[in-house]
Amino acid sequence: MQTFYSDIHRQHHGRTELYAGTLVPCFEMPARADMVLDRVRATGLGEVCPPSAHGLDPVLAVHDAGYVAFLQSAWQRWQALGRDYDALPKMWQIRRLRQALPEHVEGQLCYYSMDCGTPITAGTWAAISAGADVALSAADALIGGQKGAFALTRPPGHHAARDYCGGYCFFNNAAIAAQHLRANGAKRVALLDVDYHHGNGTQDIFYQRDDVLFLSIHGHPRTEYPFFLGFADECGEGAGLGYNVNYPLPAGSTVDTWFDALAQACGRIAHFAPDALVVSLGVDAYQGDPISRFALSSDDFLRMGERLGRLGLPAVFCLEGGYAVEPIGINAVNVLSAFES
Ligand code: Q9C
Ligand code: ZN
Repeated sequence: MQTFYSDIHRQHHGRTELYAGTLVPCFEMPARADMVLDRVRATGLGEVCPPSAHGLDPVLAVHDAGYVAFLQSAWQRWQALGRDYDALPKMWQIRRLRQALPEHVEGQLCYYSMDCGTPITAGTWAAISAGADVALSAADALIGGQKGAFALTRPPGHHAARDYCGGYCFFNNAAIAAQHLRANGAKRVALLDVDYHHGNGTQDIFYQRDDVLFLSIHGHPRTEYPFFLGFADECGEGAGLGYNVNYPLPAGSTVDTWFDALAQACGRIAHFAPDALVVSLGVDAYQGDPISRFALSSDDFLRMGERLGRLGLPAVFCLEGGYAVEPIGINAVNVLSAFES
């Protein structure tokens, strides 16, 4: 299958994040994409293509205009205050505080963020705009009749909701791709999230809709990030009731437990009979991931791809998490090559 990729991802490079109380280098780093690209080339997965520019309309089809405008101007406004280190929020509208948008960039950063682990830097806007184009170009490949396409994106996207960033994510690339497929002939789209962390942003975007079925297999939020969403009783709302499916698994779950959940998810997808599948392809369910607690081996990612291939659906894969940098390419490309064969 074709891989869509842009070097511009490199311009988003946060310096540090808070981990166990200390500042450490960001887990979400440019080398992640380099490793995946190297593996795509080494395995001969297929052509590596630059994205084509789509403008902001397809981004605004899933994200709030105020949020997008904030992301576009945040770094300049931050820098105008004489600050040149990563822009990070440090407070939130917890219970009984007002929900109004502040005027100051510092307050707006807090208003539009879910956590303090998602730095805005000089190149963030360029990188996330290119990332959206990568996801949209992969969706275009499906619209053009391809059976599979890989959006090699970073930063990731699935924690980004309609109007907030978080979990290293700004634009929800997978949601943007799914919406683009809907706008171009697909009547129903299934969006399966296999990242270790619940795809709270994607759930938020499609929660009231019955045309995009969202399913997520993840570490149970009672102990795992993002803590405040991803429970099994979140089933959708209004027209979307029954079209949101969470499979929270206890941290430390076995590989068998994980594949049982995948089998259930595939059953739901088959029953929904979508025209296309979008996969939020985080590979942090890997046994060696530094911030996650599932146990998949590199071979298990082959098994994952094979199971997804058996759905017989055209699929766009968007890269999400995965922080064991050395094997990230093997794990991600294992899914893709097994899907195709
Ligand atoms: N400072 C994705 O995998 N963890 N995001 C914060 C470490 C946030 C993961 C704790 C994990 C977000 C796309
Ligand atoms: Zn993750």
